[in-house]
Amino acid sequence: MNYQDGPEQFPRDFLWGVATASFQVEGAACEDGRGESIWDRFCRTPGAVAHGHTGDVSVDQYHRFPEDIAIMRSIGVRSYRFSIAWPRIQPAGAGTFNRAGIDYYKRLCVSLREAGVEATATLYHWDLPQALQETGGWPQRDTAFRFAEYVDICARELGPYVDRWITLNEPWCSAILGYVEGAHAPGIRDQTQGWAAAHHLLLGHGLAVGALRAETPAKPVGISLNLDTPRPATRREENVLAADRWMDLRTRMFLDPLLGRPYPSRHFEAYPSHRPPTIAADDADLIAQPIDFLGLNYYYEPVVGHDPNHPEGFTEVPSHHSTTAMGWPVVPRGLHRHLHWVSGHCDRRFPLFITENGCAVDDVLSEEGTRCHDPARIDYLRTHLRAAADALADGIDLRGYFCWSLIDNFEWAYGYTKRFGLVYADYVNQRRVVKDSAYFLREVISGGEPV
Ligand code: GCO
Repeated sequence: MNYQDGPEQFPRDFLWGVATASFQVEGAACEDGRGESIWDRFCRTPGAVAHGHTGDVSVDQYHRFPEDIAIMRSIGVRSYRFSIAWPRIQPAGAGTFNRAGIDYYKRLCVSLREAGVEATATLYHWDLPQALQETGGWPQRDTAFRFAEYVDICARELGPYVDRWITLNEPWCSAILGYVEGAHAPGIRDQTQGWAAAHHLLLGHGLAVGALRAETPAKPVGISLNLDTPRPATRREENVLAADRWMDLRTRMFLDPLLGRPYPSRHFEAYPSHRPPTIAADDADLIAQPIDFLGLNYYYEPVVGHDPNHPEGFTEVPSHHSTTAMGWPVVPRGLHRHLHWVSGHCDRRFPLFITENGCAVDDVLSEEGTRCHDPARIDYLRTHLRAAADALADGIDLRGYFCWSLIDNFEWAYGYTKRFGLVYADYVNQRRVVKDSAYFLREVISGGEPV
């Protein structure tokens, strides 16, 4: 592995990127034939999203991507992780595709390539066409096959313009927050539906891998997961067991099937009144098709302790760490442990990317409105990049890092109240202000700033 000049912390070919998602940044919700998504519908559910915020306009990247790409180029990132909105490609979730939707992503990818930035395309970042939810959504097995058809269209029409595919972003959020906890679209609270959704999302991933291999065999394919590798509250056996059980749903449920391993039955047994997902004969092999990389979205390491009142005997406990504007603890060494655990659990089967890492800060602009000093974000990035560099030095096969996020955006149920961006978004006039953390990252990428 050849290292860049200066501090030998990251290889010269380490892939530096920034990440966003369609519903969070595009806006143009009713433009060029885009259909309604479950998040458009959820935003109009009273009380679902802070202040009734919606994705109707957001930071209008649909029209302003040239400016955002110019900022990426100035930072020196080599890849942009965006997501393709299924409702732009198939407004009703099935059937013929919308040429204007395809053409938007072509424009985006061509502009990226002209700027020397690779296109890393996530095919599903939560914005399911509402029409499919009306026929049952992800709890319906058929949705997995609709997803494969949509992916096949993207592969055929956008394959030459995309450099790397990510099938799903965080299926745990889609299934559990969307269908069990109801905190995300479509806002359903039903354990059985959530388990079925989890299985069908993974089945959709497997079917999508097949479609991508058929249409774009030379393009790497992966998936982005938000896995937890928690620390036990104490070394007491009951806390160690609680932390292990926490990983059943938060980690094993979504990672193990990709490795050809079974679902964590212990988790299902804790809820006897609900039905585990129905699994067809060849589902496991479909889901476990080889991938080229695993994307990890890491924000923090939870601390988990025993709770006799929980069906699985666990609860997240507060830690002594400082917290971000999301209330999430800042645990950079947790990333080092996370990378080691995942690499070992996967028997080093495929390289890893950090496809999301970053923090929310209550950012404010300077008096003249031209700067945004965000030292807390710089410290967060520095310490987490140091953890990544240490993992690399330990021999972990980490190939790249995508900062979440390029720009402040729609933070799901929090609406626009949380700022994760390297770029400050003025939601009133759509002005972009590059934050100090972007300049910090630029120096790290160039090798001028050791972490
Ligand atoms: C996630 C999603 C992003 C979030 C980000 C901050 O990981 O939840 O991929 O869409 O906005 O992580 O919460």
